[in-house]
Amino acid sequence: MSCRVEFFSKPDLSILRNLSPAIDRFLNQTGTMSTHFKRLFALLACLQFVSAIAPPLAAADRPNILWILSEDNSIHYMRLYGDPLGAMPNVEKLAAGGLTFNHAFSNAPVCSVARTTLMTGILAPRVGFQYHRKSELANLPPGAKMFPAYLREAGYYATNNSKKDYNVVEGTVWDESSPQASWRKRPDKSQPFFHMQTTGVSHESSLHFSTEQMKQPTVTKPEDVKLPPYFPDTPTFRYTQARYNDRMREVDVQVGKILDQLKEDGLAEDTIVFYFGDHGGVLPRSKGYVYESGLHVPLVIHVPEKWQKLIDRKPGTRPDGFVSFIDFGPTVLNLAGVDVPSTMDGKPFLGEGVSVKEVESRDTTFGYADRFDEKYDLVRSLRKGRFKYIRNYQAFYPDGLQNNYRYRMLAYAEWRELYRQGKLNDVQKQFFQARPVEQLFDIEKDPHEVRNLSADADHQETLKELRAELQARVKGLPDLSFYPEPDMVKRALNDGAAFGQAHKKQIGRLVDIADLSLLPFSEAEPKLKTALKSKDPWERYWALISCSCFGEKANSLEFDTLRHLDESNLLVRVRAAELHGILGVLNPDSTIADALSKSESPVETLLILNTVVFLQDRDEGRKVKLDLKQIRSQGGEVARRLEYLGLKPPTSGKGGVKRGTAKKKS
Ligand SMILES: [Ca+2]
Repeated sequence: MSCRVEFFSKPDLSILRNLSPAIDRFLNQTGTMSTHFKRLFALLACLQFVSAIAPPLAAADRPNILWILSEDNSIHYMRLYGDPLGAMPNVEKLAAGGLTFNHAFSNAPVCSVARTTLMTGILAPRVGFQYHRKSELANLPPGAKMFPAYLREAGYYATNNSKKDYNVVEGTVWDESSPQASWRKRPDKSQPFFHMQTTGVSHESSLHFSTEQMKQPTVTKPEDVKLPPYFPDTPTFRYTQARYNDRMREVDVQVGKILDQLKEDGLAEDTIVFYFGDHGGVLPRSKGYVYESGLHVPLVIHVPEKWQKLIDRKPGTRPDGFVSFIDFGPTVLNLAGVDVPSTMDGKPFLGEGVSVKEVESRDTTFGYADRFDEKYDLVRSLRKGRFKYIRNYQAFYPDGLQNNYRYRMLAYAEWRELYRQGKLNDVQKQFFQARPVEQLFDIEKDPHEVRNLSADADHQETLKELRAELQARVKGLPDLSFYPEPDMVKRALNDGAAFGQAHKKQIGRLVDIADLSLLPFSEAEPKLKTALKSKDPWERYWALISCSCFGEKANSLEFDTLRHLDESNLLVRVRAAELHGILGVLNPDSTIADALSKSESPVETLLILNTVVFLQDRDEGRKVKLDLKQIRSQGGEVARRLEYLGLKPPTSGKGGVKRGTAKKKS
């Protein structure tokens, strides 16, 4: 354990006086430095010395902090946030004496990306850990650590029980991370602790039941549930939602158990407790999507009386200011009196030096979605106050694009089947159709995000404002997702943040080319033609994606894009094939098959197969002709696509879904 000058400890200044001769000697030996710099240097040396001899701080000096996370749940199944069927007495009791945050958000709608964001306080696309799951681990910026490492350095005992799912090189973070990890195991009971406990009872896999299992009655009555308007009203959907309400009851039992342990140990009055969801979920169109159902999480924070002095909030109140996962780690550090490192993107929302007024003025959250297992779809979102802006960079992909793990849920499979049978209304159909390149929702009036206002004359000012802000964010990070994943993995992951800074201008140009799809086609067309001739392959790559976003409007560019079908860069070639598939003039299959036979990288192959599955499912009944032997790279997540395409047998037939299954928990 290293010691430092701590927030709550006042160093004995007599030590500094005793060190005076040593400082003088030091100053004499550093003749070339400016006097100012020498004094600063000497002071730092002194402080270092003081910190080395300062006694370790006891729990009485600092709060214990306990995080209880439930997997995959948004606010939408909790009475605390308005669902009458979502009674959670233990969480509600915690909230009655604590704070219920009305606007808490994950930045990503899936485990590994959300959890890595949470632990690092860093926006994933800035460093390169935005893909679920990683094809390779990214490095954090030099000097950056996951936040519990800083707590340990400050004398805390830090434990995790037990899910991690990180996409970065972890480093030394925990005293213990295992299903047995507990504050109870800290060697010195006077040591303050940070403990993180995840309950998986509400995980997506809890809804992977079979038709047979649907005969098991639920405590929540299926006839009582209120389905969102985008779901078809069927017994399967009602049963699934009722079953999920039951799972949330179980979450509450788990929360109660761990709170009882705290009480048994006499620690309840010393411990600040956070309860929150590790991202949204988990019925269809939630986990994996930047809608509120994927990002808007419950957050309850209970601060015992002893530590009320750290916050300026009344128990039982509901803060309205927006807080995101990047802010959670900095908040814990601040509550523990530990400095928030400058490598983090978030900022504290509780603790010393935090102004309630400032936190209440926060009204923005940034969301990102990239690859989920084998499914690629680049989406960014910005919620500001009541409005939510979504930028679909590959708008031609439907939300419902195949992801094997998602479709293990009967409700998902049934929803698509009803779509194919033409049995859905316009709102229910949206999930399986190409999306607008940008969407604007009024969350207050339209909490389920089904009425896109981006073309509404009354909302053009808001649209322009949010569009500009999102553009500035992706350029400002800069967002590494503008390089396709195989390229990012190859070049950027050693130090993604530094790589991004070094390539900021180029990324800015790629964003601008992607954003040509926001213009009227007549205005975009000459600019697209110029971009298609660029010497930079990634500019051509994004020009082709922008063309695809225009769909048949881009017919006039058919001739201009023919030559890209023979490019040496396989990904540019496949984007050209994808465009021609969308235009429906040329059959793209031979171009794609050739690229698959040449690709030497599984992650590149995975990206190519995304296009194959999209084109195949777009035209129902169409079969892209592929020969397994001709697919050169079959590692990583590629097997999932090969299973779905019928080129490899499923790894598991459980869950009532024969096609496209995968064993791995997502
Ligand atoms: Ca999760």
